[in-house]
Amino acid sequence: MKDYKRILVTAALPYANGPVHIGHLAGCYIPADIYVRYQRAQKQDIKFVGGSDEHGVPITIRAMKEGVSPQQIVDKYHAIIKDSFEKMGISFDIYSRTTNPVHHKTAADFFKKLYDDGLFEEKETEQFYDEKTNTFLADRYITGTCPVCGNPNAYGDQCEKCGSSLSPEQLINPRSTLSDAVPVKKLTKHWYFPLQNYEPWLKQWVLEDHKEWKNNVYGQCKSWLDNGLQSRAMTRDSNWGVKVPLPGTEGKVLYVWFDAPIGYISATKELTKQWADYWCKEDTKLVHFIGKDNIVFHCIIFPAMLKAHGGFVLPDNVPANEFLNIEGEKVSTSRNWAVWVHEYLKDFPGCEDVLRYVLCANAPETKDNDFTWKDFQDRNNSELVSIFGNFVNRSLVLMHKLCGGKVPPFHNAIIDGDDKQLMEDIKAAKIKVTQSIEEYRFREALFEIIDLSRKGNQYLQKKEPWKKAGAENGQQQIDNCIHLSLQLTANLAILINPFLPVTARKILHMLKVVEKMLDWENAGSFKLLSVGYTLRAPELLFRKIEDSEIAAQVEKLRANAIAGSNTQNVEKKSAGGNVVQPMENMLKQEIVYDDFAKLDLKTGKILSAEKVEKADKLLKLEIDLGFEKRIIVSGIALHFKPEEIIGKQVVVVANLAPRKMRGIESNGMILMAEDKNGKLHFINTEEAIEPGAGVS
Ligand code: B3M
Ligand code: ZN
Repeated sequence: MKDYKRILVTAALPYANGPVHIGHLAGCYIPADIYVRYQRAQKQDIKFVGGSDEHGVPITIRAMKEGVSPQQIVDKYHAIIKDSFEKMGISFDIYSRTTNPVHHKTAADFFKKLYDDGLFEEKETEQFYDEKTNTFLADRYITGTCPVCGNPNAYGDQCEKCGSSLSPEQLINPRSTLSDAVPVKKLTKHWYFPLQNYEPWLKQWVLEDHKEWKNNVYGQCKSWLDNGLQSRAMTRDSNWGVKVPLPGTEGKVLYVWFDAPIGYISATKELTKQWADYWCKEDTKLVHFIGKDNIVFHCIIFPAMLKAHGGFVLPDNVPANEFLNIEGEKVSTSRNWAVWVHEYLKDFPGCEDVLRYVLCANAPETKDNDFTWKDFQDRNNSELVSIFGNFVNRSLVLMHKLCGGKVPPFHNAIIDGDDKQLMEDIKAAKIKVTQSIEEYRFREALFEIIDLSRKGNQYLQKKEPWKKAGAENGQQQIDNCIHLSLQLTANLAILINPFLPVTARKILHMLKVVEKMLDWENAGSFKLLSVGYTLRAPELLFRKIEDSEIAAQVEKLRANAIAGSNTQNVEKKSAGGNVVQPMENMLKQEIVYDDFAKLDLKTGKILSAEKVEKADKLLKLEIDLGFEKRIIVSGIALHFKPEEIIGKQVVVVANLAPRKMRGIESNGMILMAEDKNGKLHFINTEEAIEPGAGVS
């Protein structure tokens, strides 16, 4: 391991197009904050920078939906996000924003340097253009029918219904969301960053020099690098963003993923005059905390940009987390299937640490994980209240009862095996917690601390100081037990501090000690509280969470999800006058019998199935329709293995116009049922029906 003199921690810049939800917290802000608070306790020279990502299509789309300017959008959400972070104790040294002038200058200068060094390729390509509004259309601004599932409101980059990633060319009946016009192609010039030139270097730097990166991160990088890198446009046609710093480029801005990571540099500049120490000196340890969808940008594209520019340090680690699902379903901001942090703060005042605890205990560190309100309640009631809180409370209550409210002396002459074991356990816990945090395994560290408090409870239970009053050496035995329990309490405050800062400070208050005690070097000591010192009366660290509170949250989640669907429809309609997209729990628009009669539905049997190359979601099926056999390409590959569906009976839309997908002509569509979790099922009938039977 290298020797570092200073650490710079960044946490992904959330788009200021909506509030933050608990998935954001679990994905990167809580882990980053734990790491930073721990390093501060280790007295490292460390800076923690963050800010709002205020450019790009996510912002302009939101502005369009809300019918206000992009500036109004970012002003509104930046304030909400910043406030949520502050209240959750995410202790940024600076929380900036990419609309700040320092950032515009920093990003433009960065671009200019690469341009002057001749590192961009200039290319003219055809892009979709809306002739009614005279604007080039980003993929997200084009909607049309999904070629995979038939969703009439798929976006030019993705269908949110079936999850397929798309390009605008693949959409059937593409329309501009700005005016409903049919987009046309028009030539436009952009600057491309030839990532392939950095491929050999990246392969060495990531795949050889950073084998210690987390498996999920390393794996994603490897697959990108194995597939080969390509030039990427680093500019866009838009009026919202950092202007391209070249003459004659009116209406062009930097690509948001070019400017956003430079936001880390700009924020550091705003924070300190010594910013260059953190960015340019080799003995800096740079760590990016992010969610998994940002891995390629932080591990491949941004490092290549930094390398091309020269003079900057590269990340030492990028400990990205996977996703947190809610009650078994993927978070969806458009469906409003999310637990919003600003709402949690209102609903559970004073329970910030509880959320930090649950999100760390359940963090999606190695795979996607699930947040459920029931688990939230269980972890609070049976871990924080019954184990950790209970131990601290008992120690203080017993001290007031049995030792006159003062820290009792420790009598070395009667030290026994249990005392020694507890002292060993404390020291061992410190070592394990330290190592786990250093290696970004925060759940493991947290469990170790809870386990230590569990051992404290067992120790008290075994020693039963409340029964010792009349016994031989009774008071001495009581003294030793309470003395050690109080020292353990102080140790727990130090260890838990990075995770639950409010709780640590509540303990400090009861113990009447100063913040300085929380320095990490003090963990493992048994001299944290002096003999004879009077302590305050105990207060409960955590309260029980009632069933009714949990039921209310589950109800709210479901009710809001439905409301969210409705508003989404309204928004879409008012923004572009588009067809309203029906949501899961509503019926589609009424049709007349003739509409239905146009469909030719037939029974069919799957004769063979195989994966379509380079398309995760598609299966190529051969279907027997009785009167003929035909090929249908279907977006069901994520749900079924080819071999498990052979021989299945399906209903086929037999008169659907043929359509090419990945170069294969698909002749029709098979019908499946989709449950509320998005899982597909065959619609089975009891009896086998001959292929080719009409369905009506
Ligand atoms: N705003 C994407 C996101 O919020 C993007 C991160 C930028 S980090 C430099 O997930
Ligand atoms: Zn689709």
